[in-house]
Amino acid sequence: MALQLQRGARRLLLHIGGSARAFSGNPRLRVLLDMDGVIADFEGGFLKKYRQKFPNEPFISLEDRRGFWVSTQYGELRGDLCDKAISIWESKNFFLELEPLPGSVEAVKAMATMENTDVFICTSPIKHYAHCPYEKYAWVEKHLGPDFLEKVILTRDKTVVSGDILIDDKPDILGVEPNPSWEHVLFTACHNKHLRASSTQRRLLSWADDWRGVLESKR
Ligand code: DGP
Ligand code: MG
Repeated sequence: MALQLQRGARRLLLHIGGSARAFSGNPRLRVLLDMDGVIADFEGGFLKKYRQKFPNEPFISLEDRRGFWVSTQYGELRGDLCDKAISIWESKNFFLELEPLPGSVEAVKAMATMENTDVFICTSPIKHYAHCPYEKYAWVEKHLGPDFLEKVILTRDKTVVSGDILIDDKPDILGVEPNPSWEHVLFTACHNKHLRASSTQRRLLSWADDWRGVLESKR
């Protein structure tokens, strides 16, 4: 009963624009950053390796990408291309060799040194776990440094992770928690840039956009 009242009060606070964290007197802002499509260039890395492995097959340019699931769009192009697409990100070194998105490493490092700010990388590994989880850690160490290994959260359900803000390129982030604590700020990517602006969802267009302003608005 008490717990229900507490949750109800928190929801009300979020609804009227306040933050449960600020209300509770916790000065620290907790930022959750997605990895693929926000810090690491999954789409660019996929297209490059797909074209190398299947030079004679049709492909979808980044300009023509629609929808979050790459394999779905390739499957619509031609049925067998769905499995061919999946074979790319299930290959060894796919995740490790992704390039950082422009400005991402600099922004994440700057964010992590900001006062009263805790930054976590919150990323969903693919279920084919032979390489992906290891390579995600190795990527973080390589590009962000060994201290950032403390900040890695691997989860298939981001709704159960608490934070003030989640910057993520997936338009719909669903899971078992119907009322996640974070505000989802949509990071613009080739697959979501055509989606109609939602009146409730804020966007970060790139790392050249005003990410500092977005963070400040949550304090
Ligand atoms: P995240 O960026 O944390 O939301 O993780 C999503 C992962 O899913 C990321 O590694 C990209 C990957 N992904 C993209 N398209 C597909 C797809 O069609 N099928 C699967 N299984 N994974 C995909
Ligand atoms: Mg992503």
